Amino acid sequence: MITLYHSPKSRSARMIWLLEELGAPYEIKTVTVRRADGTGAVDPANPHPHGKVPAIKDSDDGTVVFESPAIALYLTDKFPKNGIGPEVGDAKRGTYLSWLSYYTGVLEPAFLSKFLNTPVPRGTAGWVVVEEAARAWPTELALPLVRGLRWTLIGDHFQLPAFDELSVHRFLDLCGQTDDEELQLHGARTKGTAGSPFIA
Ligand SMILES: N[C@@H](CCC(=O)N[C@@H](CS)C(=O)NCC(=O)O)C(=O)O
Repeated sequence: MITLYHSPKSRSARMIWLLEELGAPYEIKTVTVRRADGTGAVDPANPHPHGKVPAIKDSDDGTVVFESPAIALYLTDKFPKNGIGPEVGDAKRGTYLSWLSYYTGVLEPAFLSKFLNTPVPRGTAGWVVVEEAARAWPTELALPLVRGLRWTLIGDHFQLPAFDELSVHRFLDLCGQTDDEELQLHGARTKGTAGSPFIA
Protein backbone atom coordinates (compact mmCIF):
# COMPACT_ATOMS: atom_id res chain seq x y z
CA MET A 1 0.00 0.00 0.00
CA ILE A 2 1.32 3.43 -0.95
CA THR A 3 0.56 6.38 1.32
CA LEU A 4 0.54 9.64 -0.59
CA TYR A 5 1.22 12.75 1.51
CA HIS A 6 -0.94 15.26 -0.27
CA SER A 7 -2.12 18.83 0.05
CA PRO A 8 -4.95 20.14 -2.15
CA LYS A 9 -4.05 22.49 -5.02
CA SER A 10 -0.40 21.48 -5.04
CA ARG A 11 2.09 19.38 -6.98
CA SER A 12 0.91 16.27 -5.13
CA ALA A 13 -2.37 16.23 -7.09
CA ARG A 14 -0.56 14.80 -10.11
CA MET A 15 0.47 11.77 -8.06
CA ILE A 16 -3.20 10.92 -7.45
CA TRP A 17 -3.63 10.88 -11.21
CA LEU A 18 -0.55 8.66 -11.60
CA LEU A 19 -1.57 6.22 -8.84
CA GLU A 20 -5.01 5.91 -10.46
CA GLU A 21 -3.56 5.30 -13.92
CA LEU A 22 -1.19 2.66 -12.55
CA GLY A 23 -3.95 0.90 -10.65
CA ALA A 24 -1.76 1.04 -7.53
CA PRO A 25 -3.21 0.39 -4.06
CA TYR A 26 -2.98 3.71 -2.24
CA GLU A 27 -4.34 5.91 0.49
CA ILE A 28 -4.13 9.67 0.79
CA LYS A 29 -2.90 11.40 3.91
CA THR A 30 -3.76 15.07 3.69
CA VAL A 31 -1.11 17.28 5.29
CA THR A 32 -0.63 21.01 5.62
CA VAL A 33 2.20 22.83 3.81
CA ARG A 34 3.58 26.34 3.87
CA ARG A 35 1.75 28.36 1.21
CA ALA A 36 3.02 31.24 -0.92
CA ASP A 37 0.61 33.66 0.80
CA GLY A 38 2.18 32.97 4.23
CA THR A 39 -0.56 30.64 5.44
CA GLY A 40 -0.10 26.98 6.32
CA ALA A 41 2.70 25.20 8.14
CA VAL A 42 4.97 22.18 7.89
CA ASP A 43 3.03 19.12 9.03
CA PRO A 44 5.02 16.89 11.41
CA ALA A 45 3.21 13.85 9.94
CA ASN A 46 4.83 14.51 6.54
CA PRO A 47 8.12 12.55 6.06
CA HIS A 48 9.42 14.98 3.39
CA PRO A 49 12.64 16.57 4.77
CA HIS A 50 11.32 20.07 4.01
CA GLY A 51 7.68 19.37 4.75
CA LYS A 52 6.81 19.65 1.04
CA VAL A 53 4.43 17.56 -1.04
CA PRO A 54 4.34 15.16 -2.74
CA ALA A 55 5.99 12.43 -0.67
CA ILE A 56 5.07 8.76 -0.50
CA LYS A 57 5.63 5.90 1.92
CA ASP A 58 5.53 2.26 0.76
CA SER A 59 4.11 0.01 3.50
CA ASP A 60 5.91 -3.02 1.99
CA ASP A 61 9.19 -1.97 3.62
CA GLY A 62 8.62 1.56 4.93
CA THR A 63 10.48 3.21 2.04
CA VAL A 64 9.91 6.97 1.83
CA VAL A 65 10.33 8.69 -1.54
CA PHE A 66 10.16 12.43 -2.21
CA GLU A 67 10.72 14.71 -5.25
CA SER A 68 8.24 14.27 -8.10
CA PRO A 69 10.58 12.58 -10.63
CA ALA A 70 11.78 10.08 -8.00
CA ILE A 71 8.19 9.32 -6.98
CA ALA A 72 7.07 8.94 -10.60
CA LEU A 73 9.97 6.59 -11.32
CA TYR A 74 9.44 4.55 -8.15
CA LEU A 75 5.74 4.12 -8.90
CA THR A 76 6.04 3.35 -12.62
CA ASP A 77 8.76 0.77 -11.83
CA LYS A 78 6.76 -0.85 -9.05
CA PHE A 79 3.43 -0.80 -10.89
CA PRO A 80 4.29 -1.23 -14.59
CA LYS A 81 0.63 -1.42 -15.66
CA ASN A 82 -0.20 0.48 -18.88
CA GLY A 83 3.51 0.86 -19.73
CA ILE A 84 3.44 4.46 -18.53
CA GLY A 85 7.11 4.32 -17.54
CA PRO A 86 9.39 2.42 -19.93
CA GLU A 87 11.13 -0.33 -17.93
CA VAL A 88 14.87 -1.15 -17.67
CA GLY A 89 15.87 -2.70 -21.00
CA ASP A 90 13.30 -0.71 -22.97
CA ALA A 91 14.94 1.50 -25.59
CA LYS A 92 12.77 4.41 -24.37
CA ARG A 93 14.08 4.16 -20.78
CA GLY A 94 16.88 6.70 -21.25
CA THR A 95 14.55 9.26 -22.80
CA TYR A 96 12.05 8.71 -19.99
CA LEU A 97 14.68 9.24 -17.27
CA SER A 98 16.13 12.27 -19.01
CA TRP A 99 12.87 14.17 -19.41
CA LEU A 100 11.72 13.18 -15.93
CA SER A 101 14.87 14.73 -14.44
CA TYR A 102 14.71 17.64 -16.87
CA TYR A 103 11.29 18.61 -15.56
CA THR A 104 12.38 19.59 -12.03
CA GLY A 105 16.07 20.20 -12.81
CA VAL A 106 15.67 22.49 -15.79
CA LEU A 107 12.11 23.25 -16.84
CA GLU A 108 10.62 24.36 -13.51
CA PRO A 109 13.62 26.58 -12.59
CA ALA A 110 13.55 28.05 -16.12
CA PHE A 111 9.87 29.01 -15.82
CA LEU A 112 10.32 30.27 -12.26
CA SER A 113 13.29 32.43 -13.27
CA LYS A 114 11.09 33.98 -15.95
CA PHE A 115 8.17 34.58 -13.59
CA LEU A 116 10.47 36.08 -10.94
CA ASN A 117 12.37 38.07 -13.55
CA THR A 118 15.66 36.60 -12.30
CA PRO A 119 18.67 36.42 -14.66
CA VAL A 120 19.96 32.90 -15.44
CA PRO A 121 23.77 33.05 -15.50
CA ARG A 122 25.03 30.77 -18.28
CA GLY A 123 27.75 28.41 -17.09
CA THR A 124 26.66 28.73 -13.45
CA ALA A 125 22.99 27.85 -13.21
CA GLY A 126 22.09 24.21 -13.86
CA TRP A 127 19.14 25.33 -15.96
CA VAL A 128 18.71 27.59 -18.97
CA VAL A 129 16.55 30.57 -19.91
CA VAL A 130 12.98 29.55 -20.62
CA GLU A 131 13.24 30.49 -24.29
CA GLU A 132 15.90 27.79 -24.66
CA ALA A 133 14.09 25.20 -22.53
CA ALA A 134 10.69 25.55 -24.14
CA ARG A 135 10.09 24.42 -27.68
CA ALA A 136 7.28 26.92 -27.61
CA TRP A 137 7.05 30.18 -25.68
CA PRO A 138 4.33 30.12 -22.93
CA THR A 139 2.14 32.51 -24.89
CA GLU A 140 2.34 30.21 -27.92
CA LEU A 141 1.47 27.26 -25.70
CA ALA A 142 -1.35 29.09 -23.93
CA LEU A 143 -3.67 29.22 -26.92
CA PRO A 144 -3.50 25.53 -27.85
CA LEU A 145 -3.81 24.72 -24.14
CA VAL A 146 -6.91 26.80 -23.62
CA ARG A 147 -8.57 25.99 -26.94
CA GLY A 148 -7.60 22.33 -27.22
CA LEU A 149 -9.75 19.55 -25.86
CA ARG A 150 -6.73 17.27 -25.32
CA TRP A 151 -3.03 18.03 -24.98
CA THR A 152 0.08 16.05 -25.81
CA LEU A 153 3.20 18.09 -25.23
CA ILE A 154 6.10 15.75 -26.07
CA GLY A 155 6.14 12.72 -28.33
CA ASP A 156 3.33 10.26 -28.71
CA HIS A 157 3.82 8.03 -25.64
CA PHE A 158 1.11 8.14 -22.96
CA GLN A 159 2.56 10.71 -20.62
CA LEU A 160 2.68 12.30 -17.22
CA PRO A 161 1.59 14.68 -15.97
CA ALA A 162 -1.89 15.19 -17.39
CA PHE A 163 -3.15 18.71 -17.89
CA ASP A 164 -6.64 19.11 -16.54
CA GLU A 165 -8.91 22.13 -16.34
CA LEU A 166 -7.60 23.15 -12.91
CA SER A 167 -3.96 22.99 -14.05
CA VAL A 168 -4.73 25.20 -17.03
CA HIS A 169 -6.52 27.75 -14.83
CA ARG A 170 -3.56 27.77 -12.43
CA PHE A 171 -1.16 28.26 -15.34
CA LEU A 172 -3.24 31.17 -16.63
CA ASP A 173 -3.47 32.63 -13.10
CA LEU A 174 0.33 32.62 -12.91
CA CYS A 175 0.48 34.35 -16.29
CA GLY A 176 -1.79 37.06 -14.89
CA GLN A 177 0.54 37.68 -11.96
CA THR A 178 3.65 38.50 -14.02
CA ASP A 179 4.91 41.94 -15.10
CA ASP A 180 4.74 40.87 -18.72
CA GLU A 181 1.77 42.57 -20.42
CA GLU A 182 1.40 39.85 -23.03
CA LEU A 183 1.27 37.14 -20.37
CA GLN A 184 -1.20 39.21 -18.33
CA LEU A 185 -3.66 39.02 -21.24
CA HIS A 186 -3.80 35.26 -20.77
CA GLY A 187 -4.28 35.72 -17.04
CA ALA A 188 -7.42 37.73 -17.84
CA ARG A 189 -8.93 34.64 -19.42
CA THR A 190 -9.42 33.00 -16.02
CA LYS A 191 -11.26 36.09 -14.75
CA GLY A 192 -13.86 35.88 -17.52
CA THR A 193 -12.81 39.28 -18.92
CA ALA A 194 -11.25 37.84 -22.06
CA GLY A 195 -13.47 34.86 -22.75
CA SER A 196 -13.52 31.45 -21.13
CA PRO A 197 -10.39 29.38 -21.70
CA PHE A 198 -12.60 26.34 -22.28
CA ILE A 199 -15.02 25.57 -25.03
CA ALA A 200 -17.98 23.31 -24.50
N1 LIG B 1 10.75 19.65 -6.29
C1 LIG B 1 9.57 19.26 -5.54
C2 LIG B 1 8.76 20.48 -5.23
C3 LIG B 1 7.73 20.19 -4.16
C4 LIG B 1 7.07 21.49 -3.71
O1 LIG B 1 7.71 22.56 -3.67
N2 LIG B 1 5.78 21.39 -3.35
C5 LIG B 1 5.10 22.53 -2.83
C6 LIG B 1 3.60 22.40 -3.11
S1 LIG B 1 3.25 22.59 -4.85
C7 LIG B 1 5.24 22.57 -1.33
O2 LIG B 1 5.11 21.55 -0.69
N3 LIG B 1 5.50 23.76 -0.75
C8 LIG B 1 5.58 23.93 0.65
C9 LIG B 1 6.91 24.50 1.10
O3 LIG B 1 7.67 24.99 0.24
O4 LIG B 1 7.21 24.45 2.28
C10 LIG B 1 8.74 18.25 -6.35
O5 LIG B 1 8.61 18.45 -7.57
O6 LIG B 1 8.25 17.27 -5.79
